[in-house]
Amino acid sequence: MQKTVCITGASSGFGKCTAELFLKNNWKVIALARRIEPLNELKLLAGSEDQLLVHSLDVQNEKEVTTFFQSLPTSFKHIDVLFNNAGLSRGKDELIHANLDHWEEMIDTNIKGFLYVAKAVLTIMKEQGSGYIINTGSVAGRNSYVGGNVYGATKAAVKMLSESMRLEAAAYGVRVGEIAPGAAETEFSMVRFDQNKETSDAVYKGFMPLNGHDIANTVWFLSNLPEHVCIQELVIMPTAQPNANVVYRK
Ligand code: NDP
Ligand code: 8X3
Repeated sequence: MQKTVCITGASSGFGKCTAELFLKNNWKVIALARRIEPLNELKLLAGSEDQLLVHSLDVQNEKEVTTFFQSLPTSFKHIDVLFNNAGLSRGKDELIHANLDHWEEMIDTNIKGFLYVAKAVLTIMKEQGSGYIINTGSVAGRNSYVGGNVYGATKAAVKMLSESMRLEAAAYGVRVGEIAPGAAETEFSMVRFDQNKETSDAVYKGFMPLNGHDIANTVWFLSNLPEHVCIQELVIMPTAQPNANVVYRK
C-alpha cells in the first residue's frame, strides 16, 4: 500500500528536500509550512492530486494545528511517518544582549509548535497502532556555544521530549526518533541573521556543510526500516565539524 509522510517545514531546507524525495519515490506527502508558494511548487512532482496535500500552517497556532489534523481528508488520514521538523533560530547574541521577541519566537515554534504537532499526530498513530515520528533536534541541543543559549535550549527540549514521547509511544506500537544535525546550508542562517547574506554565507565558508539532501536521505532510510526497528537518535555532522564549536576551514 502507498505510504504517507507528513512533513512540517516543507517550504525549504530539510523539509523541502524530504518532500521532493518522498514524492519521487511515490509516497503520499502532507507538506506543511506558513509559505504556500513553495509548497505549491511541489505539485510539479506529484503524479496525481491524491499524492500530495499542501496546507499553509503556522505551528505556533495550537487551534490551527489541532483543527487541521482532526479534519484530514480521508485519503490522508493514515500517517506512516511524521517528520516533525519546522523550526528556526533567531539571532546569535549573548544572553544579556538578546532580543526577547527572538526568544518568544524560538520557544513558540521549536518547543510549543513542535509539541502541538506531535500531540495531534501521536493521537492518530495511537489509533493506527503504528507509525514513526522523526523529530528534528540539533547538535546545538547537545553542545552549547556562545550565542546559542535559547536556540540550544529549545533543541535540548526536543531531545528530552523525544525520549519521553518514545517511552509512551512504544506502548502503542509507535516509534519515535530524533535526528540532530550540525551545520547545514539551508535558509536557516538567513532566518537567524535577519536575511543578512554576508553573515549567513560566512557560517559555511571554507568547509563542506551538510545540505537538505543529506537529511532527506537520512529520513528516507529511517522511514524504510522494518517496523520492529527504531533508531532512537542520530547525530549527523559535516566531517569538518566534529562538534558544535569546532570547524576545520580551508
Ligand atoms: P529552513 O529555514 O530552510 O527551513 C525551516 C522550515 O521551518 C521552513 O520550511 C519554514 O517554513 C518552517 N517554519 C518555521 N517556522 C514555522 C512556523 N511557525 N510554522 C510552520 N513552519 C515553520 O531551515 P532548515 O531546513 O535548516 O531547518 C529545519 C529544522 O532543522 C529546524 O528545526 C532547524 O532548527 C533544524 N536544524 C537546522 C540545522 C542547520 O544547520 N540548518 C542544523 C540542525 C537542526 P515557513 O517559513 O514557510 O513557515
Ligand atoms: C543548527 C546547527 O550549530 O548552527 O541547529 O546551531 S548550529
